[in-house]
Amino acid sequence: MTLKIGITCYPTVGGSGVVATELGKALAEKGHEIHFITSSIPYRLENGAANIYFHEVEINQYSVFRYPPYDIALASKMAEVIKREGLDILHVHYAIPHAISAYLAKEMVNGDVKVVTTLHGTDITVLGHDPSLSDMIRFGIEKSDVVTAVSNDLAEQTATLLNIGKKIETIYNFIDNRTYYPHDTTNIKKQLGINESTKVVAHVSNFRKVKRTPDVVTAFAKIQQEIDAVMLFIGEGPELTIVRQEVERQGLQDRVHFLGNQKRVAELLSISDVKLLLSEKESFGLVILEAMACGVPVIGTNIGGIPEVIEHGKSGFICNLGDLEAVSRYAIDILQNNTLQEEMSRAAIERATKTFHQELIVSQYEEIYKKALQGE
Ligand code: GMT
Repeated sequence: MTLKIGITCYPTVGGSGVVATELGKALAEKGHEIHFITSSIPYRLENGAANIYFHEVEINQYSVFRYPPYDIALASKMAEVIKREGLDILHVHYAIPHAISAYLAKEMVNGDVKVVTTLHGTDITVLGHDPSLSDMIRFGIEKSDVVTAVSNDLAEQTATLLNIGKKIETIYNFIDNRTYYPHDTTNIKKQLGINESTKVVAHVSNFRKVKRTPDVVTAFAKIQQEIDAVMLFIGEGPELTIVRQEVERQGLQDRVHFLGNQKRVAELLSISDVKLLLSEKESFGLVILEAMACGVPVIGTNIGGIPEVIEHGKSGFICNLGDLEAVSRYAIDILQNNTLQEEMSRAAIERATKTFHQELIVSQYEEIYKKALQGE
């Protein structure tokens, strides 16, 4: 059965928007009719298929409004699209404000749509601690027909933190294996001025405080004392200035490349030998999966959903938060031992393409939609 599905997400570079957009594209490929209802066209939605539509939420800047009411404009646009297009499902990614706007929209169409909410992380692990928002997040979750989270850890944290009795289903994230696979790296190292024999350590993130990016610099400083290695920082965000300062303070300028936001992440990952994600909060870590699919073992912290993605000792290593001695030791092990690097690389690809395969995950979402429509 093909469905008409509305999708709302943050259209920016973050993981939740990426997952929502890739899900919409994959569902459209399976014949469903997809309606994105967002503030601007989602990053990654270029070249949309014929059965993908985009409805922009516009807000008027009346002078009486101190704060333009985006949440209400979104609810109103959702209700308009549900009615006009006959949507079966409204799938919102990120609880605040999307689940609340979806609830309002559902009320406006007399309940004639099912709401699925997917929790992605900071909507719970950061905002859930804010007393001015926690009751509203709980309300949005309880009023959704079905709720999913991107890891078991996030599902459990949500239930405990917000005292929620409703079942929260885990559906892991996925990546498109047609984009993320080991690319032919001839010339990429050369273009960046990196010697063929030099090892490459990578970090990809939005440089928010939760990513603990200064820890990555400290770990790399230790690694390059023993190994001929360079560091690639991919992405942009608030902590980037601090990271640059730390790199200079440690005299690592010649060993570190700041590449900013990149479209060719898969190519850059393909020249990398190990990747570091040392976050203090991380519900899943989509960038881990992207690296694994490109054959890059990842060293991550024992935080949130990270240990659900990396199998310690197989597709990478898990370290305690802030234990940079362990991070650098594991990285040096991987970089010094070609056999270990190759074994882990193979295991990473296998895990990324089996456990987190797009087709598997997308069909799990289809089951969720069925469940919501059957009112289970
Ligand atoms: O990590 C971020 O800062 C972005 C954030 C988002 O809301 O887009 O990512 C969250 O959702 C991703 C997709 O499900 C997850 O892979 C990230 O782990 C999660 N981030 C956090 O939990 C900090």
